[in-house]
Amino acid sequence: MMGRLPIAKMLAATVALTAVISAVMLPINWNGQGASTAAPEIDRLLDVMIVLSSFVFALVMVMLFYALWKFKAKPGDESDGEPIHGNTRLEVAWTLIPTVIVLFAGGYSWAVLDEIEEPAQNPITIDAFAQQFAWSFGYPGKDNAFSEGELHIPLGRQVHFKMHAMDVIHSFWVPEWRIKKDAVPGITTTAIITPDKPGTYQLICTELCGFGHAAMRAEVVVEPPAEFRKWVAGLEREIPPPYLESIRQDTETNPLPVGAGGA
Ligand SMILES: [Cu+2]
Repeated sequence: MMGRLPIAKMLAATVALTAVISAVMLPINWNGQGASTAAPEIDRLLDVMIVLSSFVFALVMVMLFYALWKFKAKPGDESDGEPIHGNTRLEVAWTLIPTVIVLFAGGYSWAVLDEIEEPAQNPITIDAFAQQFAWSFGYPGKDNAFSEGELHIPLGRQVHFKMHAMDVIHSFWVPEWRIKKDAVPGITTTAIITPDKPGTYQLICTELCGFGHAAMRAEVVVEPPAEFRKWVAGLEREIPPPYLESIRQDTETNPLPVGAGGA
């Protein structure tokens, strides 16, 4: 049997290594500038995940290097290792620790998602149409105002984007807003976003959708509500019939929730 492990020392080394890795990783601005109410929440979530991952990595490295150093074969030792089998304490530990970490990460992510998708008063609904390889948008109101390649958003108001994929799966992503959502043919998906900084951003398709995928972008302008209304009022095109049809059809074919006759 191997001797007693210096558990206190290994734990101290793990905590120290976690601190060093975190100190290097945390100051890096991984997500860039944030421009929605969800951005700080998601950035904090990423920071917590970085610390957790650093801990797991540090723990594995400390145990690995301890084993390499402590149990190295002496020169000339050609014998087999001891036929050891099973170690209940170790097995309980390596089951419990990851379980606790994963449950915590899942619970915390759930809480963040719940918070950033909390419906606000007076949201605006905008239809986003995705097709190879362009974005277009429908605005609320009886005129069915329609814009191609350019999306305008009133500042500080919650937006419910209804996604309509006209051909294959696409994905809606404005990096500064953090939220990413797939547009799937046949169903309507929703992204809930509250932009909180005016400016011009890029909407990027982030699901490989064919040859022109890399060029599938649109300009996003977040502006004061008065300017937004003026811009929408100045739109000359209406949502074309096939797109209107997809709004109607998608809604009709949306899968019913379990228990309501759905799958
Ligand atoms: Cu794409």
